[in-house]
Amino acid sequence: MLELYQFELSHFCEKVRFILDYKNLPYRKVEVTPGVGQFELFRMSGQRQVPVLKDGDDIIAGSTAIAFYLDKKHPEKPILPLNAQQRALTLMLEEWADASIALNGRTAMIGAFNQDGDFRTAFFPTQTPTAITQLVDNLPDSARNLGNLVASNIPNAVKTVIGAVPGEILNVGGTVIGYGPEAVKAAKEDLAQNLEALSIMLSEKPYLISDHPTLADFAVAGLSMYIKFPASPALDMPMGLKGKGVPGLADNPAYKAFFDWRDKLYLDFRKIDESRPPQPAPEGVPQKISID
Ligand SMILES: N[C@@H](CCC(=O)N[C@@H](CS)C(=O)NCC(=O)O)C(=O)O
Repeated sequence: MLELYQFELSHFCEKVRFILDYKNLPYRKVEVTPGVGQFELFRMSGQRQVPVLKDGDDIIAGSTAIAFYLDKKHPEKPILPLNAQQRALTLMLEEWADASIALNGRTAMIGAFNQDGDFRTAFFPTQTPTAITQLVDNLPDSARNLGNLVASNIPNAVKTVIGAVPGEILNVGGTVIGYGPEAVKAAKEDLAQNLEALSIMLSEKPYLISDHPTLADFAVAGLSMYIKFPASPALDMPMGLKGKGVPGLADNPAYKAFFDWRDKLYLDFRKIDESRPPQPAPEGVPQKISID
């Protein structure tokens, strides 16, 4: 069976999970432990980032390489159009999502984590005692940032997100570099422009390029994960985080067409891992979060 070495809360892994599910390819998830687990990944694939796909003796690293590999090996339900113009646009949009949406989404999400108490609390599993969430909330900024929290044994979801952040942006003290207010503001402005463009495109058609989903759709849907965490049960994350995201973007009605489109993509194509026990709903939080 295919094996996906992944972080559950990695947006690049989500892009690959979308493609595997769309093509109806069964796979086993191997959750990599940020840090130590990446040594093993390096030994296996020659680099330390997820996603990595293991298909028998074939080891494929990187979401784009995995997408091309899967489309070649399993050409039914193609994600790269044969039409030259559509193919060119697909490749262009995929690269734009991998670069612009992924980077700005991560910056804006980390900014929201550092600056927004409600968003920060949402990272905790539902069973986390209030005393612990309050403790983290009351820490000074310097101690509360993602880099420092990873050293603690508190929120698992924070650790997975830290795992999704490249090691080199954490300095020796564990401070997250490049996520100051100016960088966060610029990232949010770029994302607002991206979301406006996507909302316009998707208000008139079901998919970005053609009348079938392509790699561009799955890249944009997966890599926009940190702007607003999907409410879908396909993702294993704290209930409180589902449907939450960067204030001003995730809750902005101007981008409703985009988030509605992404919800439908989840509903139509992402599969729910039946082997996982469902998480209990936290008190006061509805099981299903309405996007409206
Ligand atoms: N270009 C790569 C990017 C992969 C990437 O950035 N992976 C992140 C998780 S989202 C990672 O492994 N971060 C940990 C690290 O860099 O140490 C792809 O398309 O897969």
